[in-house]
Amino acid sequence: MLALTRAVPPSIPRCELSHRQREPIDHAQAVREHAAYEDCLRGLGCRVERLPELPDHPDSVFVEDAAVVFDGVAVIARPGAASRRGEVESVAQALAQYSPLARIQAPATLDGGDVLVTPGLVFVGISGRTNADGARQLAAILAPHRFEVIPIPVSGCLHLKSAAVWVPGPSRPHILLNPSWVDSATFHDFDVIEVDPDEPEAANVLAVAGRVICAEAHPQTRRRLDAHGLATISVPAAELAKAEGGLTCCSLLILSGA
Ligand code: CIR
Repeated sequence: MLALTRAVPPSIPRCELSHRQREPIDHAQAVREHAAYEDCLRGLGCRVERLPELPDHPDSVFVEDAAVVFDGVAVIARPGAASRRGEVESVAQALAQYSPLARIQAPATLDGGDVLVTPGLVFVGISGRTNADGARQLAAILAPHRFEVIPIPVSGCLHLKSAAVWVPGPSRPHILLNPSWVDSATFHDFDVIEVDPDEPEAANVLAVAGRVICAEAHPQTRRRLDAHGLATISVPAAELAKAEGGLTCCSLLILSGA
């Protein structure tokens, strides 16, 4: 497994914010947390490769939003926030080494954080960042690859994956979700686990190599995952959370023989 990441830029205090009040972000602390995240990925067997730094793009550490990687095609996104569109080209260049590319075209918008990939079914959040045209273009790109795309409304949070994430389990696959932000009935084919009500942002966990990476700030949700037989691990992520970043958004994972 290859994990593409990007350094936390010093400009991160000027990040986009949609649902959180702006508060000071300690760049050095964010860098330490990001290093711990990369170490965690390495510990789980990933090769971590950093994309070129983009110091003047405050949200450039959140590489997930620039693309979505599928078996057979990497879809280059068109972020809903205009300030983030300059992040995309370097991700496209890196992904071109591993996969054919397809691109979401204007006026459609699509953020990678709105794309929840499960085997055969791809849920796309219609959010403040991703529009219906973005979901339609993604469906057209994925049709030959035998993925069905299901658009679903998201409200109260930034992206679909702020609200719901797929977690492969020892028996049935799970969806960890916050029912206030997404309709849990959408996921009737999955074993739904709800986040602890005191931890509304806890759904954004990252499943890698049979483990589930959780944020240290969400111990009660982590206990719920443990109770379902999932093997969890936690990392510090509080500083990047002030920029509305979670755990999925700091990497792009690629299954690669390279
Ligand atoms: C933004 O608003 O775009 C960034 N401040 C946070 C992006 C987080 N991305 C993600 O969860 N996929």
